[in-house]
Amino acid sequence: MADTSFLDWPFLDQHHRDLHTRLSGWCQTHEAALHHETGDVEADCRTLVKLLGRAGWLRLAVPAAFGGLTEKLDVRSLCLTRQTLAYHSGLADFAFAMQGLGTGAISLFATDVIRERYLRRVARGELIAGFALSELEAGSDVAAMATTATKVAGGYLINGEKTWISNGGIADVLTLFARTGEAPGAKGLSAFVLTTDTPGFEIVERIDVIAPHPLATLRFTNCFIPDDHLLGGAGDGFRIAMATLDIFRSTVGAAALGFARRAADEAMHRASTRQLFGAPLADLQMTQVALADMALANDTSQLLILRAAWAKDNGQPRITREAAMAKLHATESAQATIDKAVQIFGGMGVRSGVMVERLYREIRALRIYEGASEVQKIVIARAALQAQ
Ligand code: COS
Repeated sequence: MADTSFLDWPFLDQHHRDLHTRLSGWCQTHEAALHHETGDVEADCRTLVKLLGRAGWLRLAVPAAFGGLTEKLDVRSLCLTRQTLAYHSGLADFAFAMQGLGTGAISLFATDVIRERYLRRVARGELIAGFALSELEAGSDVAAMATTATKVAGGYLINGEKTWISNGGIADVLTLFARTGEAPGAKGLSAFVLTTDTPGFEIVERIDVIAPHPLATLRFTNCFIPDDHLLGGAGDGFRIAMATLDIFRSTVGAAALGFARRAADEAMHRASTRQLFGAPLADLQMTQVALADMALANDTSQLLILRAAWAKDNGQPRITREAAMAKLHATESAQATIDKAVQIFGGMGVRSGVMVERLYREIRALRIYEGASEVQKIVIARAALQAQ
């Protein structure tokens, strides 16, 4: 029986509890659809976006004025949604998360005209979104970005390559970051909205990874973006990227926790039913140590995630450090929890397709994307030094 006692914690309001109950029920009813795999991960992801859109869950990824369910992006709702979807399906979580991350900067910084043009259709699952920040030589070091945006009459011309772009091969609309050169480094970047039907846009490569998700390398050759598709002002790109990540990093932690809670539940069931040396595996104190470690790790992650999300939703002054702690702890401890679950399953734990084997592959990338664990430590350490 899944532990949902965190729903009574004071970080949450009644509408969050209701969301969790409704979404959990929906996931159970749609278990077969959530796990339907055709071998074509891009097609599967498109199908999941449509399914989530039709059911109304993608409305949590945009603000109410543009088809959403909450007045502004509600980080606790985003976290609970990702945690619940991840518990059932890594790809469904990914499909949901990318609609939010891919349009987060539009929700936060675009004009109403641009919001109106894209957000409603993203919330209905009619448009697929992506977040084009990373480059081969600019992953953790965002300020090293080389893709350029050159000012021309009426807009900008984009030239360069982005890689590791989630939904890269299927996105209709991208939040794209490029160097406009107002100043060196972080101060010379800008954020744009680019539609992938723009001439000069090219999918260079589909990237296969250990847990299949649609990732791609993209090339931009003289792609024209009109002036009204610049987000914020020229030179605001780094700040916009960080503000978007301040929201979505906690949700990565929540997805990791969804995987970890599923692993703990699977391990609990296995330990209670598997007979070893004439008794259930759970009778062995070594097993109990692992189960205790999992329960402790999951609750500490849950606390850090809800604290970070609550802080952001309630306009607390310090949120970046909180989001970094939530992502760092939840992803690192989820990896350890899932590894323990695999161990409890023994040989069955590494058999292809078994839930804990899938989770073992799913979790690894979360310690890397949207700021690797080492980046989160830099963020936390800088906040500690500043507070002196
Ligand atoms: N919100 C608003 N502004 C922020 C900010 C935030 N969360 N974080 C930093 N800034 C501002 C800083 O205040 C600074 O402005 P001032 O010079 O006016 O003070 C400016 O942005 C540059 O910040 P900083 O000097 O910290 O930049 P660094 O180049 O040292 O980079 C890290 C800092 C490493 C934290 C950043 O590059 C990062 O988060 N990297 C990981 C990126 C990532 O997540 N990649 C994955 C992409 S999505 S899969």
